[in-house]
Amino acid sequence: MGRQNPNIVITGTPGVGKTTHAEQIARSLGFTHMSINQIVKDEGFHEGKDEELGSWIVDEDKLLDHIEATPLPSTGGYILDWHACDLFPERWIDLVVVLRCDTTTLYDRLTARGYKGKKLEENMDAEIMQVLLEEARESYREEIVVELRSDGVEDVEGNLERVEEWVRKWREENRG
Ligand code: DAT
Repeated sequence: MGRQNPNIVITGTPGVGKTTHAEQIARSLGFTHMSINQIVKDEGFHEGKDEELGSWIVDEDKLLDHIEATPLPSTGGYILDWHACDLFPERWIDLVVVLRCDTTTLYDRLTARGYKGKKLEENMDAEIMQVLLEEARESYREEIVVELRSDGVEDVEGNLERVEEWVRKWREENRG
């Protein structure tokens, strides 16, 4: 055991800014951005798409085997970006960032992405009901789950600084 770097999950409703945050955090820390959606799609770890929600019906066993075969569990330094988080075993994860967004802003982002009808509605409801935050709190220790705002660009900068500071502390506490 003894990871050199922490693994960080970035989660939240589609459109809150997971990709934006994951890319910037990975770049500034030299971590690996692991987009779960991309892996599921590229490797075919799914049984098609849930058309209503527009999300993949994921083959979780294959996905977890794939992640387990990467250096993620042993050396760390990964940013996992996905609209769900309860799947990853607790022992792999050091920090869970749940991004939140103002509903009007989210509505604009999702409609700009072409979401409409039931798909738009379900995702708006998920943000309002804070589904991902609850999921994170149920799946991981309270002290590793943080909720951060992602309404504007200044939030991204502030969040980046916060995560960098947290990683510095983690290294101090966890490196021999
Ligand atoms: P996600 O990966 O959660 O689906 P994204 O990173 O692709 O979200 O962002 C969706 C859109 O919203 C994209 O055009 C970038 C923009 N966006 C996200 N977070 C933002 C923020 N905090 N400030 C300004 N724009 C943001």
